[in-house]
Formats: sequence, structure tokens, C-alpha cells
Amino acid sequence: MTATPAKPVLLTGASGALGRVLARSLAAEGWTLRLTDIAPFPDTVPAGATFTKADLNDGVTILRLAEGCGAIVHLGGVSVERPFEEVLGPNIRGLYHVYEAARREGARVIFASSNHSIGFHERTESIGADTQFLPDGYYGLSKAYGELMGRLYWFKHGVQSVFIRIGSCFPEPVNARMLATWLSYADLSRLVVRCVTVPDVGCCVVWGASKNGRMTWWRDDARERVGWAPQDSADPFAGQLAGKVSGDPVEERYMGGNFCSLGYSRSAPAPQQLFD
Ligand code: NAI
Ligand code: 15L
Repeated sequence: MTATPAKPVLLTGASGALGRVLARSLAAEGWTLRLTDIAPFPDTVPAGATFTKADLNDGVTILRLAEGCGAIVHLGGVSVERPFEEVLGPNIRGLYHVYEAARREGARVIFASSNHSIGFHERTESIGADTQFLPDGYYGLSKAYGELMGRLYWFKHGVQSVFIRIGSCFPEPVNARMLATWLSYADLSRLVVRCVTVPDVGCCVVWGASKNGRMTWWRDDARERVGWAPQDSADPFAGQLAGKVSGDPVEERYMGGNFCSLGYSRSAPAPQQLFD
């Protein structure tokens, strides 16, 4: 058990896959949680937590939910590639509501960003956290926007943020790509605990991947500042997953995998350099 935050923590997207994991693990740390989602919370609300059904588009309710909170762990929104109009409300306007609430409360934001903000980087690269965004769809674009929103609120208002650029956070890795991108639930939980409780994080990026030594695409992030190191690894799954590839050249070329090939309409492969 680590330090318990002095103020309540607001967790958006609480009814989703990762929200349920974090609701359970953070409540087990003895934290006071305010859970929220547009969908009902499917589990028993843990001790020390309350649940409020709310739409991220409803800025007044988000402000009210954040009152008195010291941190907002922001997981809510569209979590896969969808048409622009579907992404717009939850991921763009909703994110603005979260940051306005954080500014008003002097709260820190832990934002569930995604590898899809950089999805069109090639798998042959090794990229640092300050690499350029190359989103692989409207969803990934909304995550890049979220990180940029956080930078705006840091420089203009001093709102602290950690952007966790999550790879693939599932119970187990299920294909060859996840030998690089997999993040265990336990590593995610430990990372969020650090992001909330470390005294000063400023505004920084942490790659959300476990200790996947066999395939490593991502480097140079703020994990030391946050005081986190992953403990789990996809490596033991390599034997069973190494051959589990799609056969789609676009999907296998880029880090974002099948999000890159969704709706892809180029007739010739893209050049390796952005401006070629
Ligand atoms: P999920 O789709 O299971 O959960 C997202 C939750 O947001 C859902 O419960 C949904 O009801 C809620 N939501 C959607 N629109 C809303 C609205 N307008 N107002 C309020 N709540 C709304 O996704 P998951 O897997 O739990 O991911 C959590 C976060 O982490 C998401 O932001 C996702 O983009 C991000 N992420 C997840 C990864 C993963 O491997 N699971 C990888 C990279 C990023
Ligand atoms: C994500 O951002 C999605 O939320 C998740 O469902 C997975 O598709 C993950 O990325 C991934 O890239 O595996």
C-alpha cells in the first residue's frame, strides 16, 4: 500500500474495461474515489467509492463531480476508431470539460492516451516520448489533441498532467504485435498509483507498456520522474504468439496495427519519411 491521496480522485470511464480494473485496485489502496461513466457501473461499487452516471459532454456535471478532487484519472470516451462525429463529443469536448474542471480545482490529470496517437510510426523505429504525433485515425487524433490540451493547461495554468500512452492493456497479449505493446493490468494499476501520488510530475509522457524485452519500440519517457518501472512482460508468450500476424502489409508495417489499415485508401505504400 502506498500513500493515500489527501483529496478524492475522480475516475472517468469507470464502467469500461480499464475503469473497472482501476476502480477495484485503487479502492483496495484505501482511496476515496468518485467513479463516473455514461454507462452504469456493472460491478458492486467498492468501499470508499461513489458512482455517478454522467456524459462527458455535460460540462456542468463534470465540474460538479470534480469539486474538491486532487486528481482526475481520465479514461472515459470513445476507445476505438470511430467516425469523426462520434469521437468529437466525448474525446474532444469532454476532454475540455475535464481540463476546465482540473484548472478550477488545481487537480492533476492522468490521461489515458494511446499508442494510436503515434500509430503511423514504423515498427522498425525506436521512438522517444517526444517524437512527433502520427495519429492513425480520428481516435488517435483525439488522443494527440488530449496531450496537446494538457500541454496548454500546463503552460498557461500550471495544471499537472501525465499522459499514459497505453499500448494494449488486456488480461494477456493475444497476437505478435502485443509482444511489443502489451501492458498488464497490474503494471497499469501501479503506474496510476504513482502518477497520482508522486509530489510533482509537471507535464509528461509515460509509455504504457510492460517490460517487453523481446520487442521494444518505445523509449525515453518520464517513468523515472514518476517512479514507475513495469514488472510484468509479454516475453513468455513469444513462443505461442510470434507467428500470430495478420498478413496485411499496412497493419504489420506500423505500430498502430489494424487501426492503420482501417479505411486505408492509398494505392501505393507511403514513403518512409513524412515529407518525401
Ligand atoms: P472502454 O471502451 O472499455 O471504456 C471507455 C468508457 O468510456 C466506457 O465505459 C464508456 O461507457 C465511457 N464513455 C464513452 N463515452 C462517454 C461519454 N460521452 N461520457 C462518459 N463516459 C463515456 O475502454 P478501455 O479499454 O477501458 O480504455 C480506457 C481508456 O484507455 C480509453 O480512454 C482508451 O482510449 C484508453 N486506452 C486503452 C487501451 C487498452 O488497451 N485498453 C489502449 C490505449 C488507450
Ligand atoms: C487502444 O487505444 C484501444 O483503446 C484498445 O482497444 C486497443 O485497440 C489498443 O489501443 C491497441 O492498440 O492494442
